Amino acid sequence: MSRRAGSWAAGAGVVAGAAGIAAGELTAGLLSPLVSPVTALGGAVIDAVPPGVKDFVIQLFGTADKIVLVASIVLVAAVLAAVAGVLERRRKGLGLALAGLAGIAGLTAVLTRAQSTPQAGFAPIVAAVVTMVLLRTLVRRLVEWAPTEDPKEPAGEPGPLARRSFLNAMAVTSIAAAVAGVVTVVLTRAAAVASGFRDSLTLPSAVTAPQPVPAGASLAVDGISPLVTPNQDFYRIDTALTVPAIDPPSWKLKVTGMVEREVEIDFATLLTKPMTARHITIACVSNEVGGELIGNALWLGWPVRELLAMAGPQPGADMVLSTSNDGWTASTPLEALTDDRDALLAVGMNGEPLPLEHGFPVRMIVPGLYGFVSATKWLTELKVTRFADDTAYWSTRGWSDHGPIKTQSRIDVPRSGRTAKAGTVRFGGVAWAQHRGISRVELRVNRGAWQQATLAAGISNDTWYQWQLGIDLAQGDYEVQVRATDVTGEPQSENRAPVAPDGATGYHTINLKVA
Ligand SMILES: Nc1nc2c(c(=O)[nH]1)N[C@H]1C(S)=C(S)[C@@H](COP(=O)(O)O)O[C@H]1N2
Ligand SMILES: [Mo]
Repeated sequence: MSRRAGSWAAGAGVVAGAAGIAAGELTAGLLSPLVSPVTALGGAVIDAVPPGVKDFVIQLFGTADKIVLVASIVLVAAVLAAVAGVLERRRKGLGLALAGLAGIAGLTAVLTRAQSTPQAGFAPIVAAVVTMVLLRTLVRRLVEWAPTEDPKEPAGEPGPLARRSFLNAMAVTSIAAAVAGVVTVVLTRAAAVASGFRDSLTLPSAVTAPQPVPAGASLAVDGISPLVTPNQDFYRIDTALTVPAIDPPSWKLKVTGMVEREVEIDFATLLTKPMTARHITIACVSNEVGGELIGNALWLGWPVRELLAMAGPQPGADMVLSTSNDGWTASTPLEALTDDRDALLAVGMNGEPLPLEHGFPVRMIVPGLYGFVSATKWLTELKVTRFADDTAYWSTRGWSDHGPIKTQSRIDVPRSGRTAKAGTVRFGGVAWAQHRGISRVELRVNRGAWQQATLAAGISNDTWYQWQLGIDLAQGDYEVQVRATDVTGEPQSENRAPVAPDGATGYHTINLKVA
C-alpha cells in the first residue's frame, strides 16, 4: 500500500496545486489580468535568462517559445506540487511549507513586474492559501485511508469508506480547478486582446507641445513624491470589478443630448486630430488629508471642447454626463469642458497609450476637478444636459455633483512616526490647488509660528508643486503641520472636513521623534 499511497500523495499535491494556481489565476483575471502569477513568473524567467540562452531557445522553438515557457512553468509547478504532496504525507506541515515558498516566489515575481498593480499581489496569496488548505485536506483524507506512522496524524479506519472519501475530494477539487481555469481563460481573453492592441499602438505626437518643465521644479529631497508619477505607481480608483477590456477598432464616442447634431467619432479618426500634451495632476475626492490618491502625469489628448463644438451644445445646457463602457457616469460642468483649460479626451499617459486600468483606449482628464466628476475612464458617451435633469454615479450616493479640487498640501518626508536625528531635519512634500496654483507653503512645529518653505516652480497651475524646508530640531517629540496658500491668496482650510461629500480639508499633521 505504501508505494501506492506515495503516488496518491503526489497526485493530491498536483491536484491541490492545480486548484490553487487556478484560483490565483482567476483572482488575477478579476483584479489585474495583465500580471497573473504564472505570467509574472514567466516574465521573471525571461528577464533572468542570459541573452545567449534566450536566443538559443527562440531559435529552437521559434514563435512557440512562449508556449514552451508556460509549459515549463506548469511542469515545474507540477513536480513541486507532487513533491509537496509526498512531503506533506510524510510529515504534516512540510508540504505546506513548500507551497508557501512557491507562493512567496510568485508574490515577488508579481510585485516586481513593470505592469504590476497593488491589487496584483492578491493573486499569488490566494494561490498559496488555496493550495495549502486543499493539500492539507486531501492528505488528511489520504492518511485516513492509508495511515502513516506519524503519531500526529488521525488513525482512520482503513477501508472502502475512507478510500471513497479521499477519491471524492480529489474529484471535486479537480473539477473546481478545471472550471476556474476555463473561467479565467474567458475572462482574460478580452484583456489580452485589448492589451495586444495597446502594445502595437503608436501614438501621434502632440501638435500642442506640453509646457516646459521649469528648471528646479524637481527638488533633490530623498523620499519626496516625484514631480511626474510613473504609470506603475499611479493611484487607481474605479468601481470596475474587472478592468474593462476595449479593443480600439470597436470603440466609438458619441455626443448626445442637448446638441444641434449628434456626433460620433471612432478611434482611428480621433488619432488624426491635433493632439495636445499637458501635465495635469488629478486627485480623488476620497483622498484623505495626507493621502496617496493623487498623481501627476503627462496626458496626451484631443481637447474635449473641439468635439463638443462639432456637436454644438444648445443654450440652457450646463453639464456633460460622461459615461464609461461599464456604465459608470460623471457630471462635469459644461464650462470646464469648453473653456481654455484643455480638458482632454486623453489617449496617452506619460508617453504610452493609457494603461488598461487607467481607461484604455480613451478617458477624460479635466484640470481642476476631482476624478469622480470628470476623469471618466473607458469613455463611450458625452451627453450634453443640465444638472437639473441628470445625476451621475456618485452624486446619487451621497457625494456632491460638483467637485472643484480643494487646496491641499502633504508632508512626504519625514514620514509620520519616524525618528529623525537632532540637527537640521529636512522636510519635503507636495502642494496643489489645480487651476489656481500655489503661491506659498508653510510649516509649523508644535503649533508655533508658520515658517515659509522653499516652493519649487510648478509646471503649471494645474499640476502639483514640490516644496522643502530644513528646520533645526533638538531632541524631543514634535508635531509638524503644513499649509498651502493658492495664487489668489486663499490659504487652505484649517477645518477638518471628511472626504464626503466634496473633499477633505484640514492640515496634514505628522508626529516626529528627534533623538
Ligand atoms: N469608468 C470609470 N471611470 C472613473 C471612475 C470609475 O469608477 N469608473 N472613477 C473615477 C475616480 S473617482 C477617479 S479619482 C479617477 C481615478 O483615475 P485613475 O484610476 O486613473 O487614477 O477615475 C475616475 N474615472
Ligand atoms: Mo475618485
